[in-house]
Amino acid sequence: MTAHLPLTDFIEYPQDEMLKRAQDNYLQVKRRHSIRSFSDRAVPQAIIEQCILAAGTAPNGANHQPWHFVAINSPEIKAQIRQQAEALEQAFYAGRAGEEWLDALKPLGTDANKPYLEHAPWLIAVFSKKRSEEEGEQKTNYYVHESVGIATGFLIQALHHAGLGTLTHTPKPMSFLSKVCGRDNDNERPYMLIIAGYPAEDATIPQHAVDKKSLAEICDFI
Ligand code: IYR
Repeated sequence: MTAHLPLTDFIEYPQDEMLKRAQDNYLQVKRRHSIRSFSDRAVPQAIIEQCILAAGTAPNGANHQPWHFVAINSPEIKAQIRQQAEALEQAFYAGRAGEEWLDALKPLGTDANKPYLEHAPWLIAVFSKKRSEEEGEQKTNYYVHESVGIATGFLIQALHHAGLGTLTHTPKPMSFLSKVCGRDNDNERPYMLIIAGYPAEDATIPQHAVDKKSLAEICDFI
């Protein structure tokens, strides 16, 4: 067992303050919406770095931290990603998705064109890792999907909290990202692509995006 440290950074709040904090947090996360129209205004790398550090604090299996992030600002690499993602999306929207899925996407108004992959200042490719290396030794990672999912959630929340617009993008198959990002190996798989930047002035969100299920619909207290 490694040494255990006292929990010195836990902060206890009075319960009325806890409630206020919980409400404030709900109001703040409720203002996060996926956007598909980004401005090309630059965003300093230092902001993205802090958000990725936040993602790296996510709870995960045996603290193996089974993730790797590639933050892409290079116009050439963004253009390659756009070109390859759009080719895949064309096949998806031309029928590979199937009728039911395409019907479900109608309210979003999405199509195969993904200009934001070039316009947004940052694309963050999230990779999951089957194994980690520590002191030259290969260790199996556990709960990889769950861990990387939580870290991606932390990342999205950190970007939103910093004041950036975001979009999750999962072109299928995503294997092209491995090559473009220089992570083409047997250990890592692309998990998700997060787009981050300022919303374009004319950015919109679909009407249904604000229709969230009620507490009674999503939770039982027993
Ligand atoms: N990846 C495609 C399709 C898509 C799928 C779902 I589920 C969405 O919630 C949104 C889009 C695209 O990006 O257009």
